[in-house]
Amino acid sequence: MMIANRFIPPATTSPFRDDVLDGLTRKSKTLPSRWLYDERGSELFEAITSLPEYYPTRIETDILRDSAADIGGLIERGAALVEYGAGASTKTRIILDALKSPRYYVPIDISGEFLLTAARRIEAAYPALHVAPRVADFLGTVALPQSIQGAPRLGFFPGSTIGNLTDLEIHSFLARCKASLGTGARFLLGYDLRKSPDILIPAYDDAQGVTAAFNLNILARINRELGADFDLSQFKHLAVWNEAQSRVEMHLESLTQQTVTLGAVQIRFVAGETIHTENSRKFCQDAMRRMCSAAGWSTLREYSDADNQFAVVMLKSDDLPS
Ligand code: AVI
Repeated sequence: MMIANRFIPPATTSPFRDDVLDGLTRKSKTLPSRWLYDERGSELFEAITSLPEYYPTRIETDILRDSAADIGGLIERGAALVEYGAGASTKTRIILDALKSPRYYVPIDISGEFLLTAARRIEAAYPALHVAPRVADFLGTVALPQSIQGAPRLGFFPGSTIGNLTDLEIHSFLARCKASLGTGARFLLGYDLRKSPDILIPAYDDAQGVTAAFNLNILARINRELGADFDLSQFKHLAVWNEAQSRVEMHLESLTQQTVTLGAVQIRFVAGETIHTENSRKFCQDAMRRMCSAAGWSTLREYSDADNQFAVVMLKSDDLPS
């Protein structure tokens, strides 16, 4: 017997497709920045981190090196390091080397292949360490291995990725980390500080055009994965400093009036219209302290470079008295 009005989802539905259609049919067009990171996007981002203009990676790495002894002194022996996002392992190694006989390393990343390669490298370099990668979106709920609850726990979120999140996302991420890391946990967080647009704009619009390629790659991904017909030569990468929101915005500007087809949907652009693809927020230390505190973390230490370009904070979970 046929069941009338039964809902049959279209075969082509996917979170990527849903986000793209939602973002590109709005009055102000947007695309969520997480979709910038397909394989090519991740390679391009890796290349960005060693550009002369892109200061955050270099400065944060220096801060971690300079503060390693102090960081190590704040964490008890036999700790579990839980890293949110598995990046290039340089910063991870600085922290593992600073800790006294670390026992566990739990890297969490949405990209399984990337995560497992990074995890294997760490495993080979630290034979005494139990490496337990978790393939997951760290903005969602992540089940940590039960075994680490018996060890001192240190969350690690470097790279100023926190600056790509909204206030609400930051709050729920930090609150969730506190709940899952548990009583007595510590958390090491790297974030970018406010500074002159003369430094910020070149960092997000470099002379070699790597950031432009990174931004435009999202259109190539939409073409490849969703069968759209974006002409990449008709869009231009823009990096804009938004003073009121204290953020660098990445946009893709349509160079002409044009229509792009995505399946049955036609997306119209007027010349000069943009697709907003990423926010990279720059914080002042007071504001970050308040956000962390609102999510149940108090600030134990603040580390920075001599020019106050970037900050790393060591947080302590505010545990309720039992
Ligand atoms: C991943 N994230 C912290 C980078 C940033 O600086 O916001 C992404 C990026 N976008 C352009 N350049 C780098």
